[in-house]
Amino acid sequence: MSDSEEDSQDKQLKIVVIGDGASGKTSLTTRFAQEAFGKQYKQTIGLDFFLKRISLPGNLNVTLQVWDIGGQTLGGKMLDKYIYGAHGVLLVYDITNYQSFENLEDWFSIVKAANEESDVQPVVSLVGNKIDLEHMRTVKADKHQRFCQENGIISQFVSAKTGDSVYLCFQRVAAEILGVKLNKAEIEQSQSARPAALREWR
Ligand code: G3D
Ligand code: MG
Repeated sequence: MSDSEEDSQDKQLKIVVIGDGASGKTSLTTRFAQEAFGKQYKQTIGLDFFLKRISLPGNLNVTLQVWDIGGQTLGGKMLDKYIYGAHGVLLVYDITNYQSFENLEDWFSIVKAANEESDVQPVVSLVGNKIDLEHMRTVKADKHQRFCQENGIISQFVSAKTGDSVYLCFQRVAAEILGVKLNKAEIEQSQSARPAALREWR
């Protein structure tokens, strides 16, 4: 059986990565795509998403369709088309850039509006990126937590640069969408399952 035949038997989840320019969306999706467990990763040429198969507890495999919105900005015309029908949304900001955090209110509004007519209400996660730059942080962690609590969304911190918590970030969103619980051991495993070579960036 070819890879694509296997993939097509999996449930596919559409995950959209949005947020201000330079917050690290492309770095995050590229990092995730290149993780060692991503043997099934295939670049989908000519389209704006790639497919990657991940594993969840209970031998459950799921294929994520990851959309990086690229150069789309707030107010971009195609934005609601990208977001429509998403099962999961990563709201990415840069913890060293306060404006990127403030603008998430607007990004989040677009998500809610884009899916108003849809049956699917996406699982949303706030993703504070660049935690390798903790010493330059301008968005306090309690602000981040409050945003999550007020909006009932998942809280995550990652570094696309070091790879820290990147796989886990996507895995947690997929698990939430499918109603699968990740236990502590699994969370720790996916945090450390990255080969040393991949910890070096570029
Ligand atoms: P975007 O796709 O949201 O526009 P990019 O963002 O992925 O293009 O990243 C914007 C800049 O932030 C890039 O720097 C990239 O290297 C950097 N970056 C992304 N993620 C991280 C991270 O986790 N830590 C650090 N320290 N930098 C990160 P350049 O200089 O290439 O423009
Ligand atoms: Mg980009």
